[in-house]
Order: sequence, then structure tokens, then C-alpha cells
Amino acid sequence: GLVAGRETEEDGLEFGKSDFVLLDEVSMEQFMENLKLRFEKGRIYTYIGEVVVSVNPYRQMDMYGKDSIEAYRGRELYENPPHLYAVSDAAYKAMKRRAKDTCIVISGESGAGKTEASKYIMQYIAAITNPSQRAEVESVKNVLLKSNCVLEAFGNAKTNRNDNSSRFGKYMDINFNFNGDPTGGHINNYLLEKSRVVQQQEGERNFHSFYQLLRGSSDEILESLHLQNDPALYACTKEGATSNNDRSSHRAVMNALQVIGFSKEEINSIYQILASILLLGNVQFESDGESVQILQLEAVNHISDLTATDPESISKSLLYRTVATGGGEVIEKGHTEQDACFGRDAFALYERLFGWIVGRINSVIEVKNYNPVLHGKNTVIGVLDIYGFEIFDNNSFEQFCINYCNEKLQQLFIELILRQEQDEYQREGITWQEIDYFNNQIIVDLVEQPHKGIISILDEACLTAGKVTDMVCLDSMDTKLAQHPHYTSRKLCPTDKTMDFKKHFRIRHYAGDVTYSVEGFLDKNKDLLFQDFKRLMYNRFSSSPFLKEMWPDGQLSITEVTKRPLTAATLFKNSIVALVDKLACKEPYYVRCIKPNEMKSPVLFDDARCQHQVAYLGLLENVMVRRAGFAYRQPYARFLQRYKMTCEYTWPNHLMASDREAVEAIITQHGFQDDVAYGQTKLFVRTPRSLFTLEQERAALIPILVLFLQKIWRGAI
Ligand code: AD9
Ligand code: MG
Repeated sequence: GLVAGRETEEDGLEFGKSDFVLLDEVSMEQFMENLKLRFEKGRIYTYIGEVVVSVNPYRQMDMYGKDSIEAYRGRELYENPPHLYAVSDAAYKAMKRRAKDTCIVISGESGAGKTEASKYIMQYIAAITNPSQRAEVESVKNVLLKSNCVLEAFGNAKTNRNDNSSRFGKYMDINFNFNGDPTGGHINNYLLEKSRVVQQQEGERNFHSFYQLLRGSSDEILESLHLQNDPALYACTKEGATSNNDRSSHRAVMNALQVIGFSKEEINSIYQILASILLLGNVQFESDGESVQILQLEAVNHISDLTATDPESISKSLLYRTVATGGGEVIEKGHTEQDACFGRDAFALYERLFGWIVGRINSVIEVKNYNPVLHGKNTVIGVLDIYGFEIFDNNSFEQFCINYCNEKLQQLFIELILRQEQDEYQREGITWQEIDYFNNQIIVDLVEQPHKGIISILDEACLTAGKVTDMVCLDSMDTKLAQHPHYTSRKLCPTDKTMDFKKHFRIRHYAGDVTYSVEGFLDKNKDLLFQDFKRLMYNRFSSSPFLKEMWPDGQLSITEVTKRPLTAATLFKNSIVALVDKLACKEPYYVRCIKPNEMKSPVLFDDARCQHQVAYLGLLENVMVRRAGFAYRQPYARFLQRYKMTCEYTWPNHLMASDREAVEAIITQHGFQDDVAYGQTKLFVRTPRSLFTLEQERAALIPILVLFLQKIWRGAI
């Protein structure tokens, strides 16, 4: 196990450099060599200054236990081997000591280990807080931890990149009181990939929750839900095989729901809705040329039982839509078979359920009765774990949104890491030399720029009256974006046979080229949901209020719903912009996750794949910025405390006017004056060499010192 104790110099050779800043030379070659060596030695974490670089070990590591937590608690970064716990502690200390809002941003592509990291971070924070075990704080911590289990069940799924892939974005604020104990929190969720409910790519699964329900429930419960325990029987779940832990996960989720405070009725409702979705997925339509019929009337009866609506209303909302004519007249219009299928698939029961669960958890953990006068400033640590950059064989609207979101986060990283350095040098009065980055703002603009960006073009197509097809929209993008260096399509590049004229466009993302299929973009962006379903759900005469709560917009009468809602892409963009603003005003800590290989293997380090990630994450530039400036910085007092024994003028105490002068004395005595700069409050050290020398001297002196102290203690001196 990896417990206390820093990596000593001898360790340093064996395990590589614990901070990339310590590389002899900043080159991709050396970076990769160090990363690989450390991965092979089970050192999955390495620093770049305060940034943690993490490589997914794909095996259970013995480094997250109680003893590890104790080893990191309250310590400084450099005192222990690199670890998530060390940054968590740094974020916590900054929050507690300096009353700063902090955030931990975890990034990396799909399967790189973000969600696992976020859970370890939360576990660490939970473990080190509330030493006095106050009951109300314990209960907040419990709910925060248990919420992960529930959200994963409903928001994660097996994809071809990751068996437990997050299909929603999650940002969680944890609130703290002046004592540094958690008082509550809030979860923001971002764009759930709801299309997965009705369709999955080959080899993928629907959300875990469906299989857990089918595999984990007793026969009695299944019967009451009109279900059978075989996922192969349902259109929604027949593609994905079940996994061995669906059953045990189901128990864990039930337990978590109870701990969080979901009532029995609420839990029943959740499962009734899941069952309705499974049954609805099996409903098919048939057209005789004149009208459309439902083939599975039994399923409709069961759904009506589960949602306490009457079967006729359900059938009606599946087969007709109510529209208001120009003259204010309300008429019923029969669906075509195609419309009926579309309506069934767009009936967003799952999305509403997910949103409702998040809202319900929030209502439990929301900080109540907080009085800043009585309780001091309420500070926050935010943890961001969002879906990572992904490329599939077939990339659709969802991948477009997910990858755009990752562009925004990369932009934030660039901005903050640069800004932080610049600010610090400025604050401390030190001259700074700029480093050249690839700035991905150009790709962000390609997507989000008003009037010119892809989202605008999509929205325009959605707002145009009449039948605008996906292909027409693609044409429009080709015309408007032909000159953009990060956009291409078959029309713009006719020789590229990997793209299809009719549907493909390609974006050169910071993390690689992704070819998107424009098919379905407009429908997904419009996100049309027939008002009839909303009203059906809102108006049900059941005594249970939960479905009503999920469909507040069902209150509107048909003549009231005239205003066009914002499109899915624009809503997503707005939410991501708000998220970035929220993160930008906090003190950020970064975890950069790397996926070592595509096989989920604990022993394989795929050099090319890893190097690609290091490159696009900008890690090398990160090291350069750290080094070009000053790799190490320490407040004068702390530096003095550690190294005063190496200088006759400062040991055991100095008589100078300030700590800064005393530090100058140490530096001058060792001849390091060219390697350092003196800031307002901190000493800046350019190369690690000086610190190494001081460390070595210190290490050599310690045994002598110990002997000396022992003698004093024994009264010999
Ligand atoms: V996605 O963008 O949500 O598709 P993540 O979240 O980056 O992705 P995740 O944390 O889910 O990836 O990790 C994928 C799998 O790698 C996990 O299910 C574990 O099996 C494995 N993993 C990741 N981190 C660790 C770890 N620290 N220790 C052991 C790990 N296994
Ligand atoms: Mg994840």
C-alpha cells in the first residue's frame, strides 16, 4: 500500500519524478517516459505543480483506505506522494483557512477515470470533516455520498468506451460552515443523453436503472409492475446483456434512496415510471392507410394502471395531437404512423424522472436556515464530473454537445492556468514571460458564435417554417463555414471518401477529428414534445402528486403554448456558459485524467494513445508555464521553517528585520541568488536544483540534529 512518507530521492529514481516540473528537460519524450514508468510502478498520480495528472489503473489500488486519508489530512502537497487526496486537502484548506470558494475540475476523455476520481474526492472530504460527529452534519454527508449511487444508476450506462459511462454532466457544490463542516449542497445536472432510452448503439446498454429493476426486483414486485424479469422482452433493453452486478446494484440503489429520504410512495412511483417506459417502448403502430392503430392494447392498459390515467387518454395522446388553428379553434389531428412513433419516442418520461430525482435530492441537501451573521461565511467546494470527450463510429447531436462542452472546459483550463500564473507573478511583482499555447477558442467560436456558429445555423433551420431537412441544414453549414479551418465536409473536401455527401460534417476538435452525422440533428435540437403528453401527465387523476410535479408545463392550455421554446443546443450552451462562469470565480484545482489503453487493461500503456492525450490536454505547455516562470514558490515563513538549519545566520532563530531578509541570507550563503526571485510574500525558485541541494543538506543535518536533541533531552548538554 501507499501510505505516509514522501517519495525520497532514492524513490525518485525508481518511481520517476513525482512532479513533471522536475524533469531534466521538458520534452514529450521525457514526459512520456516518466508517465509510463510511474504507471508501470503503480504510481498513477503525478503533479504538474498543483495539477494532478492521473492515469486510470483499471484495477483496485490499495491507496484509498483510512490510513491513506490520515496520511494526507492537513498536510502540504509536497509532503506525500501525489494523490487526489492531497489536492482535495489543498482545496479544503484554501476554503477553510482563507474562506475561499474552491472547485475541483476533473477532465479527460470517456473512460479516463473522472467519475471514480470525483467519488474518491468526496469520500476524502467526508472523511476529514465533522470530527465531532454531529448528527446533522453526518446526515448531510451521508446524503451527499449516497446521491452518487442513485445518480449513477439513473444517469450512467455502458457505452463502447466505458462500462459505466456518465450520460449526464454533474456539478456538485458542497457548502461548508465556518467550522469547515458540510452543511449541504446542490447538484446541477447537464443534458442527459435521453435518446439512449429508446435506442442504443451496437454493444451498448440502456441506463443501468432498467436492468437493475428487471434483474433485481422480486417476482412479486415485477408482477405488480406488469413486468417480467427478462430484459430481452423489452425493446428498450433487448440490445444490452445484463451484467452480474445489476442485482446487487439494485439493492444498493434502494438503500441509497431510503437513506436520502425518498418515501415509499416516491420509490414506488419511480419504479412505476420505469416500468411504463419499458412497456411503452413495446407499443407499435399500424396504419391501414386511413387511420393509425395501436397494436399492443394490453401494454397500454398496463401503462394506464401504472400512471393512474385511463387507457383511452393514453391511446388518444399516442394517436392524435391537439392543435390550435389560426382562428383560435382547437382541433384534433390524427398522427401518421411515423408521427406516432416519433411521439412515443419523444415522450420524455425518463428525462423528467431524472430531473425530478435530482431536484428531490437537492431539496434534501439544500442548506436550510443558514444565517451568515450567526454562522459566518458560507463557503463552497465545487466538484465537476462531466461526460468526457468521445468519438464513436456514429456521432450524433449528443456527441456534438458533449464535445463542445469539453472544448469549453479546455478553454477554461487555458484561461485559468495562464491567468493564475500571470496574476500571481503580477501580485508578487515578478516579470513574466509568456508561453505559446494552442488556443481552442477558435473551435469554441465555430460552435457557439452568434449568427455564424453551428448552433446558430441549427437554430435558424429549426425556426424556419416548412420542411427544413437535416441535409438542407448541412448545406447551410457548408456555405457559411467553408472557410473555417476546423470545419469540413464531403462537399468541401470531395476527395475524402470517409465522409458521406448527404450527412457528414467534421470538426477538428482540440482532442481530435470527429465526423458527425447530421441525421436527427434538427429533431433533437427542436426537442419537440407533444403538449398532449404533458397535459396527460399533469392532469392525471391519481392521488399521487409526483407525476404532476414532473410535468408542471402540462398546466398550460393549448392556446397558451404559442411561444417557441429555446432549442436543446441553445439551452445546453447557456447552461455550460453559466457553469463556466461559476467555475471561473472559484479557486480552481485540476485533475487531468488519462486513459492508458482501449482494452480496459491494467498493464497496457498504449504510448500513442497516451501521447495524444498529453498533447491535446496541453500538459507539456502546462509544465513549461510552470517552469518558465518559477517552478517552486513558498511563503517566506514556511521556507524559513524548513531550511533555517542550513544557514548559520538563521539557526535556530534569525535576528533580521523580516523573514524575507532571513531567506535572502540562506539563498546568498548557498549561492542561489540567480535562481530565485523575491516576491512580496513568497520566494520563487526557478529550477528544482536549488531546492534539491537544500533538501539534501537538510536531510544530512537531521540525524546530527536528532542526536543533538537527544543529548539535550538526556541532559548531556
Ligand atoms: V465518462 O466520460 O463518464 O464515459 P469517466 O467518468 O472518465 O468516463 P470512470 O471514472 O467511469 O471514467 O472510469 C472508468 C472505469 O475505469 C471505472 O469503471 C473503473 O473500472 C476504472 N477506474 C477508473 N479510475 C479508477 C481508479 N482510481 N481505480 C480503479 C479505476 N479503477
Ligand atoms: Mg464519468
